[in-house]
Amino acid sequence: MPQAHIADATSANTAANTAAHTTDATHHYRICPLCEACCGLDVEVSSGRIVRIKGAEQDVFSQGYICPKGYALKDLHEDPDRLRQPMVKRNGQHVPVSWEEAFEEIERRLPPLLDEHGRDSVAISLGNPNVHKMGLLLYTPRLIKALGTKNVVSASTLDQMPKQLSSGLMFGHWLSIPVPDIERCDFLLMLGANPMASNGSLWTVPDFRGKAKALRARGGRLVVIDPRRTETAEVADAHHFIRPGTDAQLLAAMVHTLFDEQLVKLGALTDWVNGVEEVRAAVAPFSPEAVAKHCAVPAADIRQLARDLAAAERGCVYGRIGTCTQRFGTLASWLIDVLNVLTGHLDQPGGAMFPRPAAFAANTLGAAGKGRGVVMGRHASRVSGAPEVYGELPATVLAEEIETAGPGQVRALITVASNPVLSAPGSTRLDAALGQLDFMVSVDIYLNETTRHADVILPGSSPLEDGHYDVAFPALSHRNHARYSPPVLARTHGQMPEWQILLKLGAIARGLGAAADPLALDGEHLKADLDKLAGAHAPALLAALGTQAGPERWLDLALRSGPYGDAFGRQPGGLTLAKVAAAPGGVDLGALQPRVPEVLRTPSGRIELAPAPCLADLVLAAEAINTAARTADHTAPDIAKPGRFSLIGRREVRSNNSWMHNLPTLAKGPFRCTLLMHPSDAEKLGAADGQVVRIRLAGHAERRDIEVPVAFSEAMMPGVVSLPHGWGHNLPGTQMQVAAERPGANLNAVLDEALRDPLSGNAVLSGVAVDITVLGTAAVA
Ligand SMILES: Nc1nc2c(c(=O)[nH]1)N[C@H]1C(S)=C(S)[C@@H](COP(=O)(O)OP(=O)(O)OC[C@H]3O[C@@H](n4cnc5c(=O)[nH]c(N)nc54)[C@H](O)[C@@H]3O)O[C@H]1N2
Ligand SMILES: Nc1nc2c(c(=O)[nH]1)N[C@H]1C(S)=C(S)[C@@H](COP(=O)(O)OP(=O)(O)OC[C@H]3O[C@@H](n4cnc5c(=O)[nH]c(N)nc54)[C@H](O)[C@@H]3O)O[C@H]1N2
Ligand code: SF4
Ligand SMILES: [Mo]
Repeated sequence: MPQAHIADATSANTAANTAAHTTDATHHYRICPLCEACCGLDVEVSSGRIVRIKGAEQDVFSQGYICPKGYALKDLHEDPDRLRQPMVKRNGQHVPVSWEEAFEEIERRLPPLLDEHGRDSVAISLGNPNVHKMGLLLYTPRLIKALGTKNVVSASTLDQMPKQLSSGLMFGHWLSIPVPDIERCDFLLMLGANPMASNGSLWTVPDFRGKAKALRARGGRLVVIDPRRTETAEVADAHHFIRPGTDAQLLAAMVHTLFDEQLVKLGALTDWVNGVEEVRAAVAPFSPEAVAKHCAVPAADIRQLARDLAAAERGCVYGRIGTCTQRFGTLASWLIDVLNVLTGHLDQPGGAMFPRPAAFAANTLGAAGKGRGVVMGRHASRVSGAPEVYGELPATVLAEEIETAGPGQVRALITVASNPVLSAPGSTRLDAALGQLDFMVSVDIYLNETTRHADVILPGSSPLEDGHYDVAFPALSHRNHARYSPPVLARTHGQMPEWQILLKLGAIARGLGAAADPLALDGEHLKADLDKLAGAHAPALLAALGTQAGPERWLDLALRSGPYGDAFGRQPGGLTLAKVAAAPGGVDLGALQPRVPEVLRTPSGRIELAPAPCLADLVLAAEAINTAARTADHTAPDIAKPGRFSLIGRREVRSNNSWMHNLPTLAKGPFRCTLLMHPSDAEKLGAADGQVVRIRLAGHAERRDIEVPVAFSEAMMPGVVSLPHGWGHNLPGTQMQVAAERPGANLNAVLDEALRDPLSGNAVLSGVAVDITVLGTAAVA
């Protein structure tokens, strides 16, 4: 790619040494890889050093917006703890080695395990940053294929798998997820999401605050349903508390109300929906009056929410992680879109719409309007029989698959940008299990809580050293766009691009050896794919794509053969990578347009409103209304018991899951790993503001407790407490100096890995019952 854009990083050291202030500043456009808002940034570089980062005004999509995390890219790039050289564990200590040595070590140890114990003896764990780097996202499927293992886990089953499953069942593809068309919406109902802190998720919407403000300024309404009166609730017109984990019942009652009060209106979708009558029958038990106590939302409020949604000219329901990480996560995700369909808001301007990405979107490929749909359960996990969903097993089966002897036992692990020791529930157990592995490789940028177990760590590059195109997020964007940013700085320390690391690992797993040439492998893969795609035309396409291996060549192929592409000359003026890269701030592809039926990939060619797995689980959700109070189910806490609470999570602007606590810009300021509790609860408990308490999983004695300071908050629903995840940076053998100064405690050490949504395999991370006791310790600052 445009090498001329790459600032010379060798002069970086010189500049650092002389600290000279030169006037050779250059401005570089970079898409921020730190969260799903995908803002365009303007990175000012002088003498190879980053001088300043601001929002890129010319960005056609984010238009200059930036949040405090965006500035932290500088800290990330300069972080002395960020690994630049491979590490191998020798006598329990990580020591830097050359790339050759690192790959030789892997070749020495991985293939013999595969030969002796079979392909499933290696597991792979993929973490969140994979989706923010095209070199990772485009090449991990190659690595998975080369490994040939069924033991594939990722952050998806700690996050959005329920939404992917419900979307797959309804619309025919795992990635056909409708998003709020916020710029034209006038009634937005939001559950279990806090975009004011998270900047949006499964919804790429830079500057949510500004867009919410504009919505209200034009007379629209924003209503939030959340057990905490969040920062988003603060900027909304109305907020309703809900008892954690009961969204499915609440949403079912709203659907019930639509039928009960004759508010169903399919509108433009009339000819494209199957299963309306089945849904009517299935929600019969869920009258608002029947669920009100269970959800802790008055029946009158539930009815009014349904009426407001139905009455809105341009309305939309949106739910996010709070609605996914619960026992009935798939149901809640499904019912959100059932509401959108039954009120005529799905696929309509101002409603829940399907983006049309310029590249890589499965729902723009193949025959329009019909497909194979999705299947799950093609295999199951060995120990607890959890079904495969979208090619993955639940992240929470990893520990038991490592611990349990027998054929197929996991003996080796590859992690790619994944920190499950902090991010997966039951983390103390998982931490111990990782210590038992015969071999572990991590592709990561830190020596952290997870990678400290790795025998070999292969460092990923700084995002500023990679070119970037968002492979996934245009499919979730509130507006269509295509943007590419070239590398800002050159690689240093002989560092290898991550796509090449993944190809090398795959080559070793396939028995091709550590010396295999990733560039040649990439060429072979491309040729094979083109032969399949274009047959006799393949050689001409290959020639048109150029000779430089890597993600950019795949991107050019995807853009040119995509819905706005130049079709290799057959659509003159259409998109190519060169064209996208040359456009300052990217190419705007306009507001979202209705896509039904063309977007559908269901076998029927219609929206399946009543998928059988959802109807079956809905019966259990109805039973839960009556039994919850009596069972010892962790997700249905008996909050009448003194000291028992329902525990939920939260996100904060200056933090990002588990790995940005080492960046000084973000780490400074008030301590964030605090337990929010309503003052009336604290009073009953006898806890003072700032006092340390012990949180323990209800009914458990050992290895399930942490100690954290309480912070009083009137915003909490009584009986519910909130703690962020991703903390607990006090484990030995890590190298994250800033994070270790204020380590916090790991929420996932308390949470229970056995709690899952059985349909999607997603972990239950919210509404878990805990017992809290006050410790004698004095308050901490
Ligand atoms: N209790 C509770 N647990 C949760 C959640 C919750 O809400 N509550 N949220 C869940 C969610 S939504 C998610 S997505 C997961 C996230 O959990 P993970 O997927 O484990 O992701 P992170 O915690 O972000 O850790 C990212 C890892 O990638 C590494 N990394 C960062 N940048 C790069 C890079 O450029 N290249 C490479 N190779 N490595 C890199 C970091 O060092 C770190 O090891 O956590 C989940 N866990
Ligand atoms: N600053 C920052 N931004 C991030 C991240 C981060 O760690 N920090 N992580 C990124 C990632 S990986 C993701 S997946 C996204 C997530 O993006 P969001 O889904 O917006 O995440 P949260 O801010 O955790 O909001 C979840 C909300 O659900 C509420 N909640 C909890 N339980 C329930 C429940 O049972 N019902 C209802 N209705 N609400 C409930 C919580 O109180 C919380 O307000 O954020 C991304 N952006
Ligand atoms: S909102 Fe997200 S994408 Fe935008 S600057 Fe902040 S971290 Fe980066
Ligand atoms: Mo996530």
